[in-house]
Amino acid sequence: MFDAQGLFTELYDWILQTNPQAMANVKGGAGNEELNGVIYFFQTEMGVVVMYSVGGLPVNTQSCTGSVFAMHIHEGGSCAGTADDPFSETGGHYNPYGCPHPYQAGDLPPLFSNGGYAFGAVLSSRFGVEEILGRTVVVHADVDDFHTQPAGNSGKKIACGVIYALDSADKTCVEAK
Ligand SMILES: [Cu+2]
Repeated sequence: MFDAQGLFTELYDWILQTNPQAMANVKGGAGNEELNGVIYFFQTEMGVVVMYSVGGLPVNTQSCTGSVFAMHIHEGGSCAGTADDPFSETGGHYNPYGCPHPYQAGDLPPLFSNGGYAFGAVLSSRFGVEEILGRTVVVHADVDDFHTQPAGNSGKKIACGVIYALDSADKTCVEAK
């Protein structure tokens, strides 16, 4: 039988005792200047643990809407864009195997906001830390519907961060490949 407690303990210990190999500093675009977050990537034997803390997400005072935000790893390596198409340089989802959404390597669970804050951790064996260096994490304005192609009808790109390798010695950011 699968040792659920064992996997939990193994990943939990890994996160506590090792440094992440990469991170992204996510920053909001126009109209979301308060939005910022840190995303950490831990390479483990079972896959990559993606751990994040994000704040300043848009708060919708209407109940039942506006508190879930799609998040993906996009293939592009720059958060540049235009007023009409923010963060356009991020391109589409990281999808080296040509899979449909939500089976693309860069697909992640959405952020669940709590009054503008979200925190979480997820394991993904769809990519290794090495191959996502220099790519981008993008947060979208809307929830991911997990079936519309190619991006889950997730709406505008509202925040972005480039994924950098972390120097394990001093935890400073070093330019990715
Ligand atoms: Cu996306």
